[in-house]
Amino acid sequence: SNNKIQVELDESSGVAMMKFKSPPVNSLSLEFLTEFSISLEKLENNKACRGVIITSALPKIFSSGLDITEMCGKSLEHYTEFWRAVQEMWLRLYGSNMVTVAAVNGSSPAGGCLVALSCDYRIMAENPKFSIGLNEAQLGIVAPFWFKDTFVNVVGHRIAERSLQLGSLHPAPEALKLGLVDELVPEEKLMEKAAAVMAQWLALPDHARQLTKTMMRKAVLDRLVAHREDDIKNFISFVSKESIQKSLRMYMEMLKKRKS
Ligand code: CO8
Repeated sequence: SNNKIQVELDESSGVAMMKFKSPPVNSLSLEFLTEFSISLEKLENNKACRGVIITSALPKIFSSGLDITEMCGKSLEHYTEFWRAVQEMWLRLYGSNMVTVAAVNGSSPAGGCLVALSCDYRIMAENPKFSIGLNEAQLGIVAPFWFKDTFVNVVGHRIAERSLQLGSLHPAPEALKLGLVDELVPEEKLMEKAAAVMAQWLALPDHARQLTKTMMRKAVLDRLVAHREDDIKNFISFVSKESIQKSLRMYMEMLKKRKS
């Protein structure tokens, strides 16, 4: 089905609004990731589109990250297809020529955080109940090197090192202090602010901005492109381990039990 992500392009401003709408938590399933990549590709190839604002149509959650059920008890073929889709999404988003602004209107753990980190600018709703971070270590798994690279490029090595080892989920005010997000605004002002930031970035000539973006991001993008098949093999061998499967199952059970 083609309806997990709403995309609306405003031809007059050249800005597309992309809203994640995959209840209950916008988890990044194979289907979601495929739709996400196709949507990005379509906008990228549309000359009328210069920027995209990414947000969630669900209350309180931006994205819960990779769909854990895609990594539990599936075949090696499935893991391969899933991981290729995760890579594809990131290569398209991190490498996009468009201006990308994340309007983070809810919690954004792990893969959700990666989506926000891959944009050019992050605005978060100033609600301390919303948190963001690469919490993989808390699940007993390890963030892939390109998640780490993306994180380091935003917050620097020391903050990334501590946050990754602890698997920290940072409440919005702390995320701002660490530079993990660029600014906080009251939730009702989030879209207005995102549009204003977008207009500021779009005021520059595209070619100069795009070449500058490429200069800043190319090394990290090239590293995954060069090691893509190894990265898939690594994911498969990691996720196939019984100890990792057990950690993921326990984490899913914890999520269910936590519900009252
Ligand atoms: N994948 C699959 N299902 C999920 C996920 C997820 N990531 N997150 C939540 N769900 C499910 C819950 O199990 C629950 O299911 P059910 O209704 O059947 O019980 C349903 O979605 C609703 O979840 P909650 O009741 O928890 O909803 P809340 O509004 O209370 O909380 C949160 C929302 C904050 C998003 C919370 O669900 C949460 O913290 N989720 C886990 C987020 C997380 O830790 N994600 C990490 C995923 S791993 C990843 O993205 C990178 C992995 C890199 C790979 C490394 C190599 C192995």
